[in-house]
Amino acid sequence: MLDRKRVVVIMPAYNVAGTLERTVRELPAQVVDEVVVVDDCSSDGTGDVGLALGCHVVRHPKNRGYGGVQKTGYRVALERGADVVVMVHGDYQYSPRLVTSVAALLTAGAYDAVLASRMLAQDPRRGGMPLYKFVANRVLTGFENTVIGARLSEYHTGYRGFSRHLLETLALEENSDDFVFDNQMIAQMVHAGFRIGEISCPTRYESDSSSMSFRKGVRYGLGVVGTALELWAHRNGVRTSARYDDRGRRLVPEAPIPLRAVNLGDRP
Ligand SMILES: Nc1nc2c(ncn2[C@@H]2O[C@H](COP(=O)(O)OP(=O)(O)O)[C@@H](O)[C@H]2O)c(=O)[nH]1
Ligand SMILES: [Mg+2]
Repeated sequence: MLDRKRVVVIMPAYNVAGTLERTVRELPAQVVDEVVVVDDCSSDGTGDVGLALGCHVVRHPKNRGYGGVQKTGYRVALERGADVVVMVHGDYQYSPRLVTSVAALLTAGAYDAVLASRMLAQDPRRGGMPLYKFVANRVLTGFENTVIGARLSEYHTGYRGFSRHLLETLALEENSDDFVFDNQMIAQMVHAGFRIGEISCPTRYESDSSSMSFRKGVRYGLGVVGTALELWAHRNGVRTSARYDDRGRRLVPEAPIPLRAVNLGDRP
């Protein structure tokens, strides 16, 4: 709990049995009420590690991809009564200790979304970010800021937190099950007028930090450009997209939300 708000961490987890324990143990226990591990049909026992650590583990019967994992994670977090949700990757790429900082900007009501940026106030290459990723990040970020009209230091961090209201409002089911989900979600947030804040966050790039090959990176980059152009087309009436309007499918929590009443019962 933070500011009497229930903080749920969702953890995308695909074959991260080797890093999951360290990631979960470094979460600030006094702030995080629950950890939802979404096991994307791992073959290395990731889900069992999560269970042994006391996490709420949901497992996909088939591998769906990083966007599909987020749809499941946010839906389950809403079902379990989250007031704010922070995504922490299970591969220990982002410091779990910063959940407190991300969540604090949300629980204080300052922002609806908080991105932990690797580009603010530091050089991510020191943490091992490969040069081509750094350059691609800068170029794509410049392009997106121009086309989308936001002022973010980067669009590509996987460390993010959101208010419940934002997760209930955006048409997240319209988004990709792949990596470009992250980008589509930012475009939706900007279009809907949600307030986006940033904190800075150190980077860690080691052999187990990313499955993003050069090839996949190119596909992702094209998806990012496509996302910005799609929003431009929607705004200018060239071609509307359900991603950005009332037709879009929202996340539908499957269960009632009993925890919410219990945990917020002491509110005035
Ligand atoms: N690569 C990959 N990662 C997945 C998948 N499903 C969930 N994930 C998780 O998504 C996160 C990001 O993936 P990663 O390969 O590290 O990409 P990065 O964003 O370049 O670091 C990790 O925590 C993975 O465990 C999947 O199908 N493929
Ligand atoms: Mg990673």
